[in-house]
Amino acid sequence: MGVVNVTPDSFSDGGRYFAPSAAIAHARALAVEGAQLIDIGGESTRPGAAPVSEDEELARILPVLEALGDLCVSVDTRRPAVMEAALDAGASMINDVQALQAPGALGAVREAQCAVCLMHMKGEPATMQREPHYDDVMREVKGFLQERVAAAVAAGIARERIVVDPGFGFGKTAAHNLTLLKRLGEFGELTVPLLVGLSRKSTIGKLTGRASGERLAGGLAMALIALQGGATILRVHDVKETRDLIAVWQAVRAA
Ligand code: 7PJ
Repeated sequence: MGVVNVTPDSFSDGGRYFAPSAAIAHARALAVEGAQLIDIGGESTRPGAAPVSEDEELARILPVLEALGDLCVSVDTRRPAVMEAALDAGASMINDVQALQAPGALGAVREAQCAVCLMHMKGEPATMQREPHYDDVMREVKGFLQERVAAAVAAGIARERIVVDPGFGFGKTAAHNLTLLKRLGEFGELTVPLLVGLSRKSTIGKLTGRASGERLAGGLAMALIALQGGATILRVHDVKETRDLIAVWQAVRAA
């Protein structure tokens, strides 16, 4: 999954793809590099990001989505109305960092035959990185995802449409993220595909001392550990390099 932020204030690419034409061109380039899914988002969820109105979020993503009709596109949103409009415009997946907890979100996704990513986040983006605390991070994240899968299935969303994501960096310290990554295999018990987003995140910065534009090697190391832990979708900014990593990993597995 290649990331395209249609925002003026993304931490990872600093708003380089805010203009629709730039976002479209970037999505196409990532597809050529081997992304099988493109994740577009019009709302930055980084700590301290400026809030975006629903109209503004739609105005950011719809022109991009409409121009990518031949690709598999996932839309990163928390808003039911944005989900509905995105699905009408041909989105293949809804990627919700709130795991369809907003009122109306389950219903917005149910009728479409789209895929959905249910992600764990502790707290709200504005404050989630203020001393997050867990008694047992693995148990809490896994229990939450289990509960959200059950809620989605109960609402009429077939299990085959669902993927889960521990939500690295969303209300988690570096230590929490490392525990979740080390024990990723335990999410296999949920028996749905596992998506992970570690690309350029601050835990890599913390471990290596690198700024966000210099975290590729650290991110590739994390991607490999994630694959070995059973991840099936890697959400990344650097598609070409990640494809090479996957090619090597698959060859060794097949040997
Ligand atoms: C994630 C995401 C992630 C899913 C972002 C960033 C922050 N969606 N959206 N998983 N991260 N499913 O790209 O660093 O980890 S935005």
